[in-house]
Amino acid sequence: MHNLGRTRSSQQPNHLLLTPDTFVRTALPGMKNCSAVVHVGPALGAAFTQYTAEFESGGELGATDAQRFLYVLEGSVKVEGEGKSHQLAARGYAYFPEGPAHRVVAAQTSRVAVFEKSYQPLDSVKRPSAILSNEDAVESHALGDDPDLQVKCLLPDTMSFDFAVNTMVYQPGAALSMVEMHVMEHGLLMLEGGGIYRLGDSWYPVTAGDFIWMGPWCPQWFGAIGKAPAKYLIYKDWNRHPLPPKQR
Ligand code: UGY
Ligand code: MN
Repeated sequence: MHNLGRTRSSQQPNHLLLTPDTFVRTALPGMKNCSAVVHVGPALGAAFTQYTAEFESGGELGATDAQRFLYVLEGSVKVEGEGKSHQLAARGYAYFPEGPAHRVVAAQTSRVAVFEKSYQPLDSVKRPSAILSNEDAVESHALGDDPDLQVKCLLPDTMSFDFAVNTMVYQPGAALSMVEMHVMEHGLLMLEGGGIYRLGDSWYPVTAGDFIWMGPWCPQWFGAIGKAPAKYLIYKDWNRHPLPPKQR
């Protein structure tokens, strides 16, 4: 049935909800047999870019000048960089620092969440090196004192990294214990389950496949609804002073 122009997607000054019915595919420079659903980027005021890369078998990402983080949603990709080569299956992830070239080639039809951000170096702090891993190898911890809300930090907790990518799993009925309002922005992909996301002064039903961007200080709260856990992948800028280096 025709949806007569209705969608759950919504663009607001400090947040964006994109549901799969509104995704538009595009090619980014250097991509081969691969297309991108660009979810957010500097055009909207974000300091990073997030997209979902959809690969045909043998498809490849283009190069980037920025740091890049990949999380495999479906299928498997071969990643090569800094002398390492590795096959990443679902829940596998990779971090590539700015500088050294790397390649990402799909071993089969695959979907990968991609984050790219220009690196903000810190004096006397070592720049990060490449990481290849799998979410299954990462220990989770409870957020606050709620065992029903488990977080996995996919990148090491050191000042070298200027962003974080985490997964968060909510048991049915679990919720953030507070409405968060913070300087960091978020890029979020719902991976499993669903619930209600408060963004600004609106409450949205959300489900697996949806993307959310939250700008700095966007009021945010989530409660999981349904009989299965809700899980999302979430980016945030991290470990840096709010003033950009030249203004300090
Ligand atoms: O890390 C976070 O700020 C996270 N708790 N935010 C969120 O889930 N919206
Ligand atoms: Mn938050």
